Amino acid sequence: MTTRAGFVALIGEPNAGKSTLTNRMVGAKVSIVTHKVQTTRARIRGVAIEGDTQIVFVDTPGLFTPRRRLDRAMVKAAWGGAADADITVLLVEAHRGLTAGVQRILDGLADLPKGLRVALAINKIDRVAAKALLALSQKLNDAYPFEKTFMISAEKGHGVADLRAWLAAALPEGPWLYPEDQIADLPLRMIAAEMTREKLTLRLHQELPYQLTVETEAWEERPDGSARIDQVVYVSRAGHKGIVLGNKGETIKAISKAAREELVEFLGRKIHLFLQVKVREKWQDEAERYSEMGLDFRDGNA
Ligand SMILES: Nc1nc2c(ncn2[C@@H]2O[C@H](COP(=O)(O)OP(=O)(O)O)[C@@H](O)[C@H]2O)c(=O)[nH]1
Ligand SMILES: [Mg+2]
Repeated sequence: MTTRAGFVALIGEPNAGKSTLTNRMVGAKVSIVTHKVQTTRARIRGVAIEGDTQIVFVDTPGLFTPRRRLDRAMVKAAWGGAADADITVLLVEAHRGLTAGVQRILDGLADLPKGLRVALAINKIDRVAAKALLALSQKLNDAYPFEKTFMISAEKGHGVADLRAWLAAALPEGPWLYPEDQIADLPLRMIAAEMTREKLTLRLHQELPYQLTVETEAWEERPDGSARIDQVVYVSRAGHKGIVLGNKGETIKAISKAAREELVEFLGRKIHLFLQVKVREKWQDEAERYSEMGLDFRDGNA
């Protein structure tokens, strides 16, 4: 039997639906999704199987004009994902079209190694009328020579099977890259931290989600089959700590409950989750915080 395997990087503006598509392709939630921009911070690999092919999807942070060190490290990680992949898929939101941000990404694609294979996926087609799609597809293909164009809804699933089948056939022959039953290559402690960060992002307003990070400090297996997970939420200001905790601690309690429920579902066993909020003004300047997130601190150098 000949097998195929390779990496497919998903790139696009923040909120284009990269993580939603990754999860749909994998058939499980390996990457967190929210309605807010810049939810994904590092490259997350999710593994899908299509016939004899193992497709490793590389979900990346959004591509945007970075301002902070953390932003620069995220954008660098996203471009690195594309440069290392066999095929790159650019996701563009159907209702937003060829924005200035998308144009900047198209310009950036030209700087990648020659011979890179790039396909276009116009996502969120559930949000526009079908007749608008052809014109948009034409416009984008005039702007960049995509190898192939797909119209999809990552959320509803339209067109996703076609995209997956095409990717599988386009990947090179070779042995599978991960064991058959592996769906993600993030360490569990990091997945657990991401789940908590998702709940924080959903619950907290405005800038706050961008000003915090979550780390799993301890993971203790218990004889009864359950696990105790201790996590720290780092915030950059004392005022933020109060907001995260909430009145009588009710905000952090609700976040902890939601994160724990998701962990139980993901891990299939009883979980005891303990969250602690710490003020760390300079966490965005600490190399260790970046490695915990799966980012390279030096990538943030201006
Ligand atoms: N209507 C619609 N919404 C989508 C679709 N795909 C993703 N979304 C939503 O777009 C938002 C951003 O999705 P996400 O996957 O986090 O985008 P990312 O930043 O590119 O990873 C979330 O609220 C998703 O539910 C889609 O096909 N249709
Ligand atoms: Mg994402």
